This record gives sequence, C-alpha cells and structure tokens, in this order.
Amino acid sequence: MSYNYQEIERKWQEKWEKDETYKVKRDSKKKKFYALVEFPYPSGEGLHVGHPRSYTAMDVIARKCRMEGYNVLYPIGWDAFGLPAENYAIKTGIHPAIATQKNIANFKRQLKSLGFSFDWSREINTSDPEYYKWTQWMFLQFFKHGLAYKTKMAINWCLHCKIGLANEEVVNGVCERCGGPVEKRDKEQWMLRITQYAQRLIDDLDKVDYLPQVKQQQINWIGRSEGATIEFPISNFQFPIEIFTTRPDTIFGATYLVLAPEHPLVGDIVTKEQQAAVEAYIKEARGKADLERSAEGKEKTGVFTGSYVVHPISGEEMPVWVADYVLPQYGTGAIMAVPAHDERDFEFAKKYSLEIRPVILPPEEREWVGEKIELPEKFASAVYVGPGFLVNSQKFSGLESEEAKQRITDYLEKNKIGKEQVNYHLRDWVFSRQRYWGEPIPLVQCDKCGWVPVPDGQLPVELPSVKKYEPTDTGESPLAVITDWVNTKCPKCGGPAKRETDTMPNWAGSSWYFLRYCDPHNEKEFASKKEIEYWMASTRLTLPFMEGKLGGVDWYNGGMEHTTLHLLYSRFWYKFLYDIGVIPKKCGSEPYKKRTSHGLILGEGGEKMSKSRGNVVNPDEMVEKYGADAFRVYEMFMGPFDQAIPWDTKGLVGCQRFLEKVWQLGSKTSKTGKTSKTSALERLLHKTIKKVTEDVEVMKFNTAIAALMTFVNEMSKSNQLQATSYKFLVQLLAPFAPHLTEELWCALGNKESVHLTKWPQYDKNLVRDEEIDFPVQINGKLRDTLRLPVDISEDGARTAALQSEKIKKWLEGKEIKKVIFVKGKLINIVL
Ligand code: ANZ
Ligand code: ZN
Repeated sequence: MSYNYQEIERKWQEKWEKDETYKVKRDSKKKKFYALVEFPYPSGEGLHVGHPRSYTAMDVIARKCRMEGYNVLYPIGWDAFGLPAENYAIKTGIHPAIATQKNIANFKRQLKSLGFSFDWSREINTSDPEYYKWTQWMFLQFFKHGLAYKTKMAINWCLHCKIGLANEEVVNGVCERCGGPVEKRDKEQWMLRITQYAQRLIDDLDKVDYLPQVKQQQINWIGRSEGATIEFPISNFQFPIEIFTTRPDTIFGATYLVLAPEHPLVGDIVTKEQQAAVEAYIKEARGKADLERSAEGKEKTGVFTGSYVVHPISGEEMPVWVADYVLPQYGTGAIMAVPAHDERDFEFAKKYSLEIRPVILPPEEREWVGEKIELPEKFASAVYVGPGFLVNSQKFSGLESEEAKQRITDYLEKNKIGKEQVNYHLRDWVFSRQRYWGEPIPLVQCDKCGWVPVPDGQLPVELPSVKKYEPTDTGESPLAVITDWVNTKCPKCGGPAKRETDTMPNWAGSSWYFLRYCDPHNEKEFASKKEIEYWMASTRLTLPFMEGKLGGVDWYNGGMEHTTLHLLYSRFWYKFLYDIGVIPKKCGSEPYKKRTSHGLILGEGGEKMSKSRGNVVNPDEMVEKYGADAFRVYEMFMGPFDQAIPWDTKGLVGCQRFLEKVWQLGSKTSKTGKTSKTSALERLLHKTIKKVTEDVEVMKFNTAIAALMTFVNEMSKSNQLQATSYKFLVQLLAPFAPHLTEELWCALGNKESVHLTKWPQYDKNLVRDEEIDFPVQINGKLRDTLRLPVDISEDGARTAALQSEKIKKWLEGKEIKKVIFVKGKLINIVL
C-alpha cells in the first residue's frame, strides 16, 4: 500500500473537525496551557510560507503539551482591519468587509489544509462589531481614566496614503506602508498615554521570559535616559531657556545653545536683524522627518537667532541658535551644545565656526587636569565622547565624569539652576486615523458638554456604509461626509452634537485579542473573569521550565518585527486593564509569560521573499505536491528555528521521503516479535524520546527531527520490529506529522486519536551512555577489567578499582605512589 497523503490528510482533517478533537473547555481539574501565535491579517495574497513556520512550531508544542496531559488552548482569528482592504475598496468600490470576508475564507481553507490543532470554535475577527464593541469599550475606559486625550500635534503625514502615521510607522524617513514621502502636519489627534507606563514597561520585563534580544529592543525603544534640566537665563528677557542634558559633567564645555525650530520661545527671542533668516529656516525644517533631521553624519544646518544666554555657572555669554537636529518633542526641545564631546554639536560647530572647548580628558591624558590649563590644539580638533576627567571646569576639575555628573547636578539643584531629570524617548501613542476601515472612536462632541462617551448600552458604534472610501483632501475620514451619521444627540444633555469621525489604528484590535479568545462568544463582557482567570492565571503553573514566571499566555511566538510595536502596545493595554481591575489579580500584570520569535523564510536565492522579486513560494502548491505533513516537517527541519533560512524545495522532497520511510516501516512491524530488552535499538529509542522531548521544549525542532530520522534509519535496518518501538515512533512524530501518524495509529488497531494519547516516557537507565570493559592495571600490568560507563571520571574509576577484590589483593600492605588515568581507556595504579 502506498502512502496517499492527499487522501489521508483530507480524511483526518474532516474527522478532527467532526469530532471537535481540539476544542477545549475550562476544566479546573486539569492544568492549562495557553499557546498563542500572532493572528494573521487576511490579505488578498493569501498565506505566506512564513506564517506556517510560527503556526507549525506552536502547533508542535501545543500537540505535545496535549499529549502530556495539559488542557491546551491554541486559538486563531483574524486581525482584519487595515489599509490594504481599504485601498482595495478605493480601487474597486468593493466594501472592505466583503473583500475581508473573502480573504478570510481563503486563509481559513489554507490553514485547515495544514492540519493545525486550532480550536476553531474560538475564531475571532477584529472587524466584527461583536468584537470591536469591546475594543471601543476599552477605549472608553482609557478615556474615562484620563489616558486618552485629543491634542493638536505635529504628526507624520504620508502624502500618498493621506494618513497620519505613528512614529513607529515611519521607517527611514518614509511611510512604512507605501514607501512614500512623509511630512509634518498639525492635526488634532487622539492619543493614549503609554508614556505613563514607560518605567513599568521596563521594570516588569524582569518578570517574564522573553528572548534577551526582545527584551533589549523593548528597553531601547522606551529609551530611558538619566540626566538633568538646566536653566540658561537670557539677557534682557524674562524667561530662561531650559535644556535637557545627559552630560551635566560637560557643562563648562557648552559654547552655544540650540533650540528646535518648533520651540515656542524662538519667536520671542529672535532679533529684528535675524528674523527673516530664522523664519525661512523654520519653514524648510517642517518638511523633514525626524530621522533625517537628527541622524549622525547628515549635514547639519541652522541659523543664529541674534540673542545670547548667560552660562549659569561661569556667567559667560553664549549665542543661541535654531537647528533642526534638535527635536521638539524630546526633553525640553532645547540643548546646550558641547562640541568637544558630542558628535552632532561638533559637526555643527565646525560648519559655523563656533567655539570648541574640551573639558573632558580621556584617562590616559590625566596629566593635563587642572582648573586653568592651556590645552594643546589636538584636544579641540577631534570629538571625545567617552568618560574621563574634568579639566577647566572650576572647582569640579579633576573629578571623574560619573562623580562630576552627580556633584554638578547637586550644585545646580542647590542653586536652583537645574534639577535631576529622567526622560523617555517613548512618545504617547497616536491613536486616531482619518480613514474608514477601522473601529469608530465612540465619542460625541457637544458644544456644551465637550467630549462625551457613547453610553455602554449603545456600543458598538457601527461603521456606517459610505459611497467613497478615499480620505478627504482636508485629511478628514470618509465618515465626515455622512452628515446624518455625524449629527447626533449629546448623550448627556440631549442637545445637538457631532460624532467623532476618526477611527482607531489597526494596532487596536490586536492589543487585547488574546483575552477575547478566553471567552469569545460572551455578549455581556469582553470575557468573563472566570474564563480569564482560568486561562491566564499565574497560580496555575504550566511547564516545569516556565515555573516562577508571572501569569498570562503561557507561550507567545511571533515575528521579531512586532517586538517594539504590537508587543509594547499590548503590554501597555493589558497593564491598564489590570490596573482598573477588569483582569483578575491572580493573572498578574503581564500578558505573556514567554515570548519567542521565528526567523524569516527567504527566497530560494537567499533574498527576501516578495512579489516584486517573483520568488514567492505558494503554500497551496507545496501542500498539493508534497502533502501537509511533509510541508510541516520541512518547515521545522529547514534550519535553526530562530534563524532566517532560504526556502529549498529539495529539502521538502527529502522530508517527504522520510515520511514515506516511516509509512513503509509499518508493514515490517510484528505484533508479537520480541527483541531482547536492552538491544541497541531499544537504547536508541529511549534516547530519541529524551531528545525529542527536550528539544521541542527549547524549539530545537530541526535536531528533534534529525533524531527521529536517525532512529527510523536504524529501524529500517532491522528486519523485525518490536511493536512498542514502532508505537513510540508514531507518537513522537505525531506533533510534526499529525495526519500520517493518525493513519498509522489507526492501522495499529487503536480507536482513540494518537493526539490524545500519553506522550512517551523514556527509561532513565536506557538513556545512559553505554558501558565499556575498562582495564585496570597495576604498575602497567593488566590485573582486572571492570564494566564501567565510558565517560566515568578519574575519581569514579579509582573508587571502582579500589573496590575490586582482585585489585585489593595486589594492593595489600603497599603504598600507592600515583594513579594514571586515561579517560575512556584505562586506569593504572603505580605502587
Ligand atoms: C550636552 C551634551 C554633551 C550632550 C555631551 C551629549 C553629550 P539621550 O541619550 O537620547 O537622552 N538632546 C537633548 N534633547 C534633545 C532634543 N530634543 N533633540 C536632540 N538632541 C537632544 O540624549 C540626550 C542628549 O541629546 C542630551 O545631552 C543633549 O545633548 C541631546 F558631551 O547635552 B547632551
Ligand atoms: Zn451635551
């Protein structure tokens, strides 16, 4: 009988669906395991071969955990709001909801064809009003707790998409979506105060088990920075200019000040003579993106304001400049420039011939340290950014940088010139979009009452139908022209009011979807506390290697590209829900206990897979030609899970052959045949069980499969196989190749699904490394041989030798001079 994967795979997929094999219910008698993958955006292109890399990995883990007795939740859904569906609607006039439904149907067919053990009864869709009702409800919680606010701000505006972008969506100065130019525009925007959580988002990383680089990326993104704010008084002007610095130790090296072009004081301090030049400069700066303005190496530009400040300690006059390398939203939007010790200031000072005054000397130049030193030219001709010793810094001269920072900050505080300050690079989250295909923001503006939430009972605020999906040229959402939807009554006073026409960004629905999976059909709450507590609580410890961590989703695998945005947003969102008491305390304040990431799958030539390169591999075609099981095994076998690997169809063919071999082995199996208990094959079996069990736990899927391949090769050599070895093989392979193994399991006469059987256990005695005949010599002559493990240590061998009756006889009354031990070879006792 040949291995007809197409028939077998279809058959078992239908059976699992009918039997609801992977459906789970809360069961307080069982320990739970919650495995999560990032739900896909159902694009028109369908599934990419990269999706199943993550889905198969977590499917293997979920299936193994199920066999280990856990109550496993492995859900899936659709992150269905987003620009592509809207852009498609603009082109074709087809409603995004209809296009999205069609894409979902296609994705679902594809995912089902791969045999993932998702609990499909929990399928969710973020663009479903039943779902986004709760996204809106949560937004209102943010609003009611003062964490959502509307403000006029300079936003990144994509000229092509006509959409405001969050800082995160501007990559290398261009729009992340279309690659088009981005400029700054003032717009009223809804914001979420994620900055209020900055410190906790750093601190709580200690409580979770994330890949080290994932943690580091989050920390860098939040960008905590310790320093001081310092005030510089302006001659003939009432207000001082406040700057932020991380290097108060360099204060005596400050030779000029720089304001961001957007700084509110610019207009007040600029002199008549300089006014025209400054205005022209500001106009130009507005067109540039932040990164272009601040990158090192980019040519710096600026203009003198004509005004001077006074150095707060030395009393010297310093010119004030405007330059766009200083950004308005960070710190105070103003800096003291220290060209001798800061790259950008150095470039700028050279260009405009401003003074470069070294005040920090590297440790090896300590001889120059003092209060009034004539330094050689060389110190001012290159920038030195490292720590060192202070020079020409009044009474602080001679101090080391770190100590000087503290002493100078103390001095500033005592004299009320400045104070210690911690800043974060993280900005508040721009939470509104002027687009159609997103959750409407459920607020109403009343002339009398201001912004008023839509009452809970009236949620969801459903997206009304529009005729045209283009955003308007004024930048309003297409919803703004539907006057009978916009005009409404104020829920508070009953007077005339207008609905907010902005919608939410597509990060909204994905910020809490893992909570909805716990209780997806609940109509009264986003999820009941009971269900959340069961699936997310910390007290219900899961796998041994996760012990001691907080509660939450047990294991979340997803793309490295989501480390700074989705991961951070959803941690913030969850912490807020936790703080307002809608998440049970037992669950802890972090949503994900463990986070891992998979490497990308590249095109056959090693480049990124993309439509434009024409190197996209279609999963449908691969499944059709080689089968879902071979496809799954290949994706897990292709290379280390966390690394980027080029696709190679030859590798897939190899995996198919491996499965065929397993299929053929079935016919060689005898149900009665007995091989001796400790045969080499028996040992190899137990080592294989151990290897697969341990490797899957650390996502070394490729080496786990390699071990299975070795085992199968050895089995093929033997002409009669023990039924138990074969059964174990089928079980070990089940998480990787669920259809084939189910068929083989059934053929062995079992009624129950292999996926619900108990995971094989290995015998500790059989995984130990083999023993060898170990020679024991006395004065170089063989006197005994002992059965000892190959890897026995010197002490072990010595003890064993001294216990041997034969050896004891030779040693009687003699003194041991020394012992020569050759690992794995011999021991020689010299008398
Ligand atoms: C003087 C100085 C001397 C600085 C020196 C650096 C080195 P992080 O680590 O990112 O917080 N800075 C402050 N506000 C800025 C703004 N709005 N736009 C651009 N640059 C700004 O960096 C803080 C440092 O970046 C600050 O410390 C300031 O330059 C600059 F040897 O002050 B420093
Ligand atoms: Zn009102």
